[in-house]
Amino acid sequence: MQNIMLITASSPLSVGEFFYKKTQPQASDLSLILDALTQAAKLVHVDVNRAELAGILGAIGTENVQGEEQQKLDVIANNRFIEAFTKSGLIALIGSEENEGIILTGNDGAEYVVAMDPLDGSSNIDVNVSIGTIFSIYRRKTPTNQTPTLSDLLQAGTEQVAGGYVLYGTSTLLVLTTGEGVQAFTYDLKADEFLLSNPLIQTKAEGKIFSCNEGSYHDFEEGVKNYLNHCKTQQFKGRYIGSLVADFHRNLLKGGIFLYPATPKSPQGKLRLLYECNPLAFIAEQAGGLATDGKNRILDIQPIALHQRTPYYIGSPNMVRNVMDLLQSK
Ligand code: P6P
Repeated sequence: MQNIMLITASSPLSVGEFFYKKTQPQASDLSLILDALTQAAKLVHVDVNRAELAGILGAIGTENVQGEEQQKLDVIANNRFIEAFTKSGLIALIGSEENEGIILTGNDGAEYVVAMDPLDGSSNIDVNVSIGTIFSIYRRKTPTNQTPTLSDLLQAGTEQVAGGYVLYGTSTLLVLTTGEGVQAFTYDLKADEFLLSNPLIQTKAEGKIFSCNEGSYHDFEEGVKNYLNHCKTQQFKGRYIGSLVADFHRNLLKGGIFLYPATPKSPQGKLRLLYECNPLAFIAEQAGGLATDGKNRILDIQPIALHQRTPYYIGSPNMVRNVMDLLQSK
């Protein structure tokens, strides 16, 4: 009987395995926190995919602190991530888009805090368009023998220990960075695990996609208008899903720029610095891209409030530099 040697590719690593193998001192804590995150993400994956059947689509009739209509799934996802981070015992404090104030987990001795948008793109939930969870993990600044405070979250994006998102799309992906490149993990339903599917995502220096809600074109400053007109002269493709995570992810892989400028009605733009802009900016830079408010590097901005907003330009570096030049030369 001929000996047949089975050559099986070693099975892809799970999130916990991938990060536990790292030498960083906090690797084990971080891998356990990411494990908690993925447990919640698996539950939200099911919630999102069976929402219509479970009668959990639609609004609940209340507004969040942003004045936005809260969707049932916003609240469900928020509770799932709060519960998972709390049960991990490793997160002392959470800041969430869905909660006006900070959330104390009771783990006062824990060393980490999280800022999150539990379900971003909620306006798309009911029409079956991709949505996402966005998160930032920081080491706390206050001593672990004290109750954590808001100051533990008001850290510049450069202080992030990890930043990432879960994209509930044609597949459910976890994309994140801990400062050593950008990794992607795909949720494998059979294995019931997020498995490493891309060990190092790099974006393109230049792309041909621009993402912007041009419904506000007439309110944009001249530099933005000039850049959008440049994109059209170059016959770039306009692609705008209305879910930040989906628009960002497409541009990350294909090259492109996402713009959410300030307008007179929203002088700080719409997107939130702590739990939307910083995590994606961390990923963009680790993948070779850039993220700015039009003048400053997003990751350098010192936050002063949990829900503060910022104008946002993120993606391929040459494209971001181009819009910055046009904004400066008005
Ligand atoms: P607009 C979704 O509500 C969100 O926060 C982001 O996901 C998205 O990029 C943006 O708002 C869309 O805003 O004003 O274009 O509808």
